[in-house]
Amino acid sequence: MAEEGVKLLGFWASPYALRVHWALKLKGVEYEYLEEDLMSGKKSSLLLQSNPIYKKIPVLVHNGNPVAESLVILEYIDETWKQNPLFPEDPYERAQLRFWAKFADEKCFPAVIKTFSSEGEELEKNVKEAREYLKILDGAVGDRKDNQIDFLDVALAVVGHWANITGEIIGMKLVDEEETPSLVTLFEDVLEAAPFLKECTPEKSRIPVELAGGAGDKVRPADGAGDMSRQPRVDAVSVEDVAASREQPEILLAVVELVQTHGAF
Ligand SMILES: N[C@@H](CCC(=O)N[C@@H](CS)C(=O)NCC(=O)O)C(=O)O
Repeated sequence: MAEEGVKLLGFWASPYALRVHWALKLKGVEYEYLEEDLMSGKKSSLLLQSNPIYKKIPVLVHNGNPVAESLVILEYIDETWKQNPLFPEDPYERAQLRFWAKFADEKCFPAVIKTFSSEGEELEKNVKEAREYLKILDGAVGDRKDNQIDFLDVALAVVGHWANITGEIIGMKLVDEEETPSLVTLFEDVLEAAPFLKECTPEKSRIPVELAGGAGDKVRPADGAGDMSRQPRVDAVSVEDVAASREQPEILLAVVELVQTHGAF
């Protein structure tokens, strides 16, 4: 039974929405998930009313009160449901976690996304920049010794994961064991430590393939909306196939178009 009045508006492939799914699951809070069909460009009236400023998912609606922006939502969740705290007690340590999450969203994610829409020398420059930011971020992940999954793990795991996926699509690594050893495994480490999070986590192979399929065909109806386990739209195409998308420009272009339209995956 979902706790009364806890709703999450999301999009299955969104790294920002995944943060919120994970935080709610880690707290053991039951919630109703409402899928927005971002591929169709039609946003629900609940989304437009709940986040009129940015009109973006994720939005958490708690007892009718909307909270937007994934990092703000994580803090709201931690303050509302006290069990399994996501933040340490110490204010200075808390400030450090917030600092790195902000750095990830303001510097690292945009740098990763920028690599999609470039070619040749520009691409190499953008990859170098993304790797530099990610290396700095990796230091922040690696320095921590606490085993409990916290705010920073939830905030940063998706950054490493999407950097991994992006690297496979563009054919150049953004994270690797040598330069970013913590970030490259953080996502899998969290899932290993809390396997129940898998139930709300999309298969890695679904992400580039389905987004490419959806972006190339915007009129496709929202089949299975609200059901995060629906079948991939493109069968038998793996991440490796998508990585070869430099030879299949239509897939790469579709992903680029999607990233440019939505400013994210
Ligand atoms: N800073 C926001 C970013 C959210 C975001 O970019 N959401 C994307 C999906 S991943 C979105 O809703 N895009 C729809 C649009 O831009 O129209 C957060 O942390 O929640």
